[in-house]
Amino acid sequence: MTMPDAQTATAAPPPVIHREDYRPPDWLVPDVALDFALDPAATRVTARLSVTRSGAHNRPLRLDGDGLTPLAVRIDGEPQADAWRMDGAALMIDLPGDAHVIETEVEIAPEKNSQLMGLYASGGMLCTQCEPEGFRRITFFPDRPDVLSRYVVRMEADKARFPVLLSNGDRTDGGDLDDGRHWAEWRDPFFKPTYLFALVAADLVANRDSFATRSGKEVELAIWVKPEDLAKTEHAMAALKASMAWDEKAYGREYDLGEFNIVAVADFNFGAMENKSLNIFNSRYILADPDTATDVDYDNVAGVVAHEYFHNWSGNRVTCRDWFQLSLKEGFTVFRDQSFSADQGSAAVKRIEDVRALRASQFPEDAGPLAHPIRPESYMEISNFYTATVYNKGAEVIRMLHTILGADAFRKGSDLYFDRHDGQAATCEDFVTAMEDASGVDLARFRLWYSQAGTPRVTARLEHEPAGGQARLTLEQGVPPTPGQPSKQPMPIPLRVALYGEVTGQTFGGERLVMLEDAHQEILFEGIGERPVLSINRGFSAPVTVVADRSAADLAFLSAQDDDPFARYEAMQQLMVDTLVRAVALGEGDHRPVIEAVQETLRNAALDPAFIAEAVLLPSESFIGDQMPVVDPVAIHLAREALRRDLGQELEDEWRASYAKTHANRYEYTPPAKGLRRLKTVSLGYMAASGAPDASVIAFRQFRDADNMTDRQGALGTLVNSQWAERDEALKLFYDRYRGNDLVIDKWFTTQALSTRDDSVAAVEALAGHGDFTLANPNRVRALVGAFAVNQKGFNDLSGRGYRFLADMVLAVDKLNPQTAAKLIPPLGRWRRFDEARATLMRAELARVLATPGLSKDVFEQASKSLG
Ligand code: 0A1
Ligand code: ZN
Repeated sequence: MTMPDAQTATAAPPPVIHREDYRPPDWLVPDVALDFALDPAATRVTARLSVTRSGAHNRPLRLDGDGLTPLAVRIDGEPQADAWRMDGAALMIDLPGDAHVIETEVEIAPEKNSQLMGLYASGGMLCTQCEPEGFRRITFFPDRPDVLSRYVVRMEADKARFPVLLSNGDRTDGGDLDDGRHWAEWRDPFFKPTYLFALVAADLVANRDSFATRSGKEVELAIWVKPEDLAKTEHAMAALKASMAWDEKAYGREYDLGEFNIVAVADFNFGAMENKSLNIFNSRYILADPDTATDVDYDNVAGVVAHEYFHNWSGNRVTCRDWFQLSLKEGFTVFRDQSFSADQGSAAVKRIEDVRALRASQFPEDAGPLAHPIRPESYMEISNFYTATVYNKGAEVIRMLHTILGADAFRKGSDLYFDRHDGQAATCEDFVTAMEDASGVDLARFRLWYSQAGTPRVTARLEHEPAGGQARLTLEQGVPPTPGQPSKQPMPIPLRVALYGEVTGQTFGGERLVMLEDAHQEILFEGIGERPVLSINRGFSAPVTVVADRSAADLAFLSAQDDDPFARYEAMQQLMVDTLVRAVALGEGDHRPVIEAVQETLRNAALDPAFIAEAVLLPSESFIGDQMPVVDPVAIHLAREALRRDLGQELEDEWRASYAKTHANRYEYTPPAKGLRRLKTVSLGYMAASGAPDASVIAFRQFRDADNMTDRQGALGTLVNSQWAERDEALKLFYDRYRGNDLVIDKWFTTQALSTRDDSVAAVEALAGHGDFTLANPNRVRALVGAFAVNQKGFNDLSGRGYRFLADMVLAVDKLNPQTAAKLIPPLGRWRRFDEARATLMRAELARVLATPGLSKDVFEQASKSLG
C-alpha cells in the first residue's frame, strides 16, 4: 500500500468512521460507580460497571480506553488475570451471562495531560472534559453517546489543596479522612452518556444564588471561580437565571435537579461544556466586569451561559445517538441561544451579528475543502466536526423549520420531540419526524438540508409589466459541488420577500413567504402599479447567497426605506460589496452612492444607534474576497481603505457629530448604552480614516480616559492600525495596566495580530517570542495565532511568512494539544481561492505539515483534506 506522503512513514492513515456503519451497542451499562483517589501526579480510578447484554449475540464487552493500562480487572467480584485482552487501546472481555459487574482500576496523571481531554490540571485545580471522546482517557468504558448510565461518583483528595469537590447531580454524602484528605459522593439520577460526565476538585469560591422553577422547585445555583474573580460573576449569574426563566416560557422546559454548578477554568479547548448540572466554562465566557470585558464579551458570556444551560434539554435529557447527529443538539441549541439573546436586546442587531458570523466562518467552510453537511457522513476525528457548519448552519436549518412551520407548530414539534425522546439518544431524523408529526407538514425534501453540503446560490430577477400591473419574480437555485458531492438536488428554500413601490415607498401587500422548491420557479405578483424594488431573503430567512441584479439606486432606496432591519442592512452591504468588487477589478470606483447612503443612514434620527453602527461598517476584507473569482488581498485592502478614507473625509462632519453625541455617556450595560458605544468607536474609525490631523489625539484620549473596556479596546484597535506616535505608548500602557490578567492580555495579543500595518507579520513573529506567549493555553494560542490567520493582509503577505508562521505553530501546538492545533489549519486550506504564487506557498506549508512524523489524527485529517 502506498502512503499518502503523510503522517509518518510507518503509521497508516487513521481509519475513517462512516455514519452508515452505525450499529446499536452490544452491551449496556445502566449503572456505574466511579471512585477517584485524586492526585495531580497519580490519580487512581476504580470503576464498577453493571453491564447487560443487549440483544442475542455472543460478542465480547468492549470497553474503550485511550492511554490506559488496566491495573486490575474483576468480574462479579473475582479478580481476573486472563479473562480479558487488549484490542489496541480497548479492553475486551468475553462474558458468559447476560448481566455482570465489571470492575477496573487504572492510574492517570492529570498534570501531564496537555491535550485538556479527560481529567486534567488547570491553574492548580483538577477538572474534566469528556466530549466527545475524553471519558476513555479516564477509565475503561463503552465511550459512545448511545450508552446511557446512572452515575454514582465518590472522590477523595487533599482537603487543603482541593477543598471543593464537585460532580454531576446532587451531593449526597461526604466527610473528612485521615492525612488531611476528605471525600464527597455525588449521585446523578438521570441517565446520561459518558460525554456529560464531569468532576472538579479545586480551591475556588462561589457566587451563590437560587432560582425557583415555575412548578415551585428551588434550585441552588453556584458559579465557582478564583477568589479574585468573584466580583466578575454577576453578569453570568444574571444570564443563568434569565436563561432558566426563558426556557420555561419559550419551550416549556424546567430545570430538573436541586443544584446547578458552573466552574470557570483558564485552560479549555472550546467555549464551555454542558456536563449535566456541572457546566465547565472557559473563563472568558464567565468573567466580566466593565474594566476588563467589552460589550461583545458581555454578550458572549450571556449567550454561552444560555447555550450550555439550554443543553440540559436539547442535548442532555435528549442526547445524540452517535456523533454524526451532533447538529441535533448543537444546531438546535444555537438556535435557542440566538433566540434568547434576540429577546434580551435588539433582535435586529443580533440577527445582523449572527449572519455576519455565519458568513465569516461557515460560508468559507462550505465553499472549501472541509465542506460537509450539517450531518456529516464520515470522519477520522470527530473533534474536527465541532464546526461552524454543524453549529451555525445547523441553527439556520432549525430557523428555517421555524419559519416554514410557524412559531406555534414549531413549538408543538419541539414539545413532541422532547416528550417522545426524553431519556433517549436520538437522531436528526427523529427531530424532523417530530416536527412533521406535530405540524402535518411534509418535510421529505427539507431533509436535504441535513445531507447536502454547500451554500445554495439563488438568482432572482424581477420583471415589471406596467400595462397589466404585474411583476414576475424568476428564481433559480443551485448548490455548488463539494467534496464527495459532485451534484446536488434543489432544496426547499424559504424566502421572505416584499416588493416596494419605487415612488410611494410602500410595499405591495406587505411581506410574503415564497417557498423556492425547484431549480427554476416563477412567481407572479398582481396589482403592481409602479416599478417595484425587490426586497428578498428578509431577516436572512435562508442561509443562501442571493444574486439579484439590483442597481445601486435600488440598493440605496432599500437601505433607506426597507422596514425589515436586516434587509436594510443587507442592501447597504450589497451596495458596498458591489462598489468594492468593481473597484478591485477596475482599480477605481464610484464611491458616491455608498457615501450618500451612509450619510442618509447616519442622519436618520429614528434609527437605533446600534443598528446604524452595523449598517455603516464596510464588509470585511475576507467577505469581499469571497465574492471574487481570485482573491487579491492587497487590492482588496487598498480598495476598502480608499472607500473608508472617502467616507471619512466626505462625511467628516457627520462622524464628528455622531462621536460628540455618543461621547459623554457614563458606563452602563444596557442595550441603548451599548449601541452608543459601538457607534462611537465606529465613528472614531472613520475619523481616523479621513486623515484628520486631530484623530490621533481623539483616539488616544478615548483610550486613556475610558471607564470601560469597550471604549478602551475600540480606541486601541484604531491606534494599532495607525502610524501615530501614540500607538506604541497606548500598547505599553494597556499591557502595564492589565499585566497578569490573562483574558485581557489575550486582547493585547489579538489587537496586534489583527493590525493592518505593513509590519504585522514581523510583529506577530516577535509576539510569539514574548514572555507571555505560551502554547499550553488555547486562549493564548487563538488570541495570537488564530487571530493572525484571519488578518487578510498580514497572513497573505506575498513573502509566505504568514503561512510559514501558521504551519510552525500548528506543528508546535500539535505536540501538546491536537484539537487546538487542528483548528488553526482551515485558513491554509483556502489556497484554491488565491493566485498561483500564494496558492503554491500555502500548499507547500500544508505539505510540510503532512510530512512531519508523529502527527495527531486531528491535524492529519484537516491538513490532508485541506491539501486536497
Ligand atoms: N458541547 C460544547 C462544545 C464542546 C465540545 C468539545 C469540548 O471539548 C473538546 C468542549 C466543548 C458546546 O456546544 O458548548
Ligand atoms: Zn453546544
